[in-house]
Amino acid sequence: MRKNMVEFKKWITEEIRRFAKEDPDNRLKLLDGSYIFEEPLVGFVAGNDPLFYQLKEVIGNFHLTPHEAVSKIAEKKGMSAPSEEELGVVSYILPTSKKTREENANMKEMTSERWAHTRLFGEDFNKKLQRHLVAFLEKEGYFAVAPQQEEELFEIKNDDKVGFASSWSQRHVAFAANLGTFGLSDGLITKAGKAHRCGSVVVGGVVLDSPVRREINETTIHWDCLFFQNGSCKVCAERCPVGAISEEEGHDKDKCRAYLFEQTADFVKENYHIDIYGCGLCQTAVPCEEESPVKE
Ligand code: B12
Ligand code: SF4
Ligand code: SF4
Repeated sequence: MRKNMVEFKKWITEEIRRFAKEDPDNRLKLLDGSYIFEEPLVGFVAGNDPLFYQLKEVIGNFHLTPHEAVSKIAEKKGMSAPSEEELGVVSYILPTSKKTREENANMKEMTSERWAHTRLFGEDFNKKLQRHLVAFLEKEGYFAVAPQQEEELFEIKNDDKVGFASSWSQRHVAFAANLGTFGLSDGLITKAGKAHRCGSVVVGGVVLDSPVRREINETTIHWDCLFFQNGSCKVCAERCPVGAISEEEGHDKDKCRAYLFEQTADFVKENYHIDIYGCGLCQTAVPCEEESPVKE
């Protein structure tokens, strides 16, 4: 029997938290075996929330709405797509463990070992969790799609207007689910801070309401960032080893990306013996690292 909205939210929140607690891949297996991520935050948003259409203007027409995502996969499977009214999105935040945050907070030029392992194996776990949720929901008769895990749906492009962007931005989805707001560095600041990775799944066959969000404007999309609140802080800009964050320009994706791909990858390979890039210095040793520094 289909669950009502309250039951659904409780059920899926418990499953996400259970999986993060019990799955062996949420562990730094090549290091000390400790957790990669702490207890997830979970949020929900209606699949027909007008914000998803607004994101087509903010990001670009290539950014999918939840209905576009399920429609394409339904077509591929020869099934009929769920209606837009019976569509919801589950978004979650995987907070990086305290030990990893502390280690990266001590770094000044390059990423720490645990952070690099989190980028590689933590993202593998994030993907696994999205695939698990799709299977878990399908088993109960729901139509479920994890847009980032579908090659027909997910692309990353260097867009003329917004620079590097994808067809399914996990941070914007989490923003829609009221899980956080954007900082000066572009990072999403949540109740568990900015040092996290995030993911989401679109679900057909359930009516989910949207959270009560503040009216969207330049201040509210950056609500949890001290710089946008009162012009203070800017610690993330001081932390960035290549000056990719500034008061005037915000986050320079090209500089950040060039540093990540051209400098950190070699360092990580030589020193930590895994094949990945990473940095996250702007997400650690900052006031928004593990909580929102803006109090109501
Ligand atoms: C492409 C990409 C990159 C690019 C570009 C990043 C970017 N800013 O978009 C590069 C290579 C630079 C990059 C770097 C990093 N990345 Co990256 N990346 C992605 C990826 C694959 C897609 C991002 C995307 O689609 N962006 C869309 C664009 C449009 O977003 P944006 O420009 O930031 O959006 C701004 C505007 O839209 C603005 N805005 C303006 N008007 C309006 C109006 C409204 C209504 C709203 C809502 C917003 C809004 O808000 C935003 C902030 O300013 C995501 C995974 C995913 N599928 O989401 C991971 C992701 C964003 N990366 C992540 C991480 C952790 C990193 C790194 C720390 C690398 C590392 N792991 O060591 C760095 C950090 C960079 C930074 N300062 O944020 C995490 C971020 C988690 C977090 N805490 O915020 C993600 C979500 C991966 C994940 N699954 O968790 N990344
Ligand atoms: S470090 Fe300060 S300025 Fe940077 S995102 Fe966090 S609160 Fe905003
Ligand atoms: S991830 Fe590193 S290079 Fe990119 S903005 Fe943050 S501190 Fe700068």
